[in-house]
Amino acid sequence: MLSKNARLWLGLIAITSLLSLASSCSKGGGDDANDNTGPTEGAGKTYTAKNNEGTISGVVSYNGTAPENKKIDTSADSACTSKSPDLKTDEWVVADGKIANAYVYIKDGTLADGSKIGDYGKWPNMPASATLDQNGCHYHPHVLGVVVNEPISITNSDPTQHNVHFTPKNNPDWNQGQANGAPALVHKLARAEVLVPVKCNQHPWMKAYIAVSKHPFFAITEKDGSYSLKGVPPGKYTVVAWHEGGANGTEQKMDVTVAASGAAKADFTFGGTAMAQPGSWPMLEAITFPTLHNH
Ligand SMILES: [Cu+2]
Repeated sequence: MLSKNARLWLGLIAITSLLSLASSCSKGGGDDANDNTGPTEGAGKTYTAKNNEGTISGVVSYNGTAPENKKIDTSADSACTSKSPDLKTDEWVVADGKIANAYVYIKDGTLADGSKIGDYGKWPNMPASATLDQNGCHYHPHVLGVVVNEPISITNSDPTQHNVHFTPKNNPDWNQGQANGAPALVHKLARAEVLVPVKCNQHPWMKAYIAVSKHPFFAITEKDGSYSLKGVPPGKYTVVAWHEGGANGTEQKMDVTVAASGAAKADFTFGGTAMAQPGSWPMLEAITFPTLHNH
């Protein structure tokens, strides 16, 4: 029989465990842009390819006339002016109504076997490394997608000093000077985050965005607005297209079903009504094309 003291201790242990369970559960909630955030560092299940994966592809368009990019005054640093005499902002890269530099990704979803995409931490074909170059006092690329803990090599191709400054919400702030000719800096982001603004403390016009994902199902739209997500397990997903336009960026969501070996389509439109009333933009139905229709 347990003594009175032992029962008291057991009771205290039970209460403490319940409390810690409750606090860890409360972290999982919310429906913000960072739902795939979580303990990362390679945590989660490993997905093994089953040779029935499909694709999600589409085009991101602009409805109406996109805002014009403005000329940047680089006179504060003559090295910038001589290398980039005609530098412009690149918030909107729109040609023939198609948007480049939109970040399209699977935000969440359920695989055909009932598991959640966020349960997995390792996927086939995880990208191994990425580069953010400073060239002409301008970031290349302007929008970059990486997976958690992917080494990002930051290079300085300019004859001047830069000061790269990551300003994340879910990851630690990172602020590092880089003289001309200095070797590449390497930085990793351990938590998923859409998207981390990057700025240069030397040149206030320099801006880039880095999206950090737990999985490799993301893409940056090309000049023709196109993107493609490959190797997607059959399932039902919420696909989001994010664009930096607006105070904190703007996103469009769509529900997409990927059939076994299927090719699903998800097109998105920004601008016009979408910009004026981002909350009321209707959720468009994705059109899916099962493999049967492709042959
Ligand atoms: Cu700079």
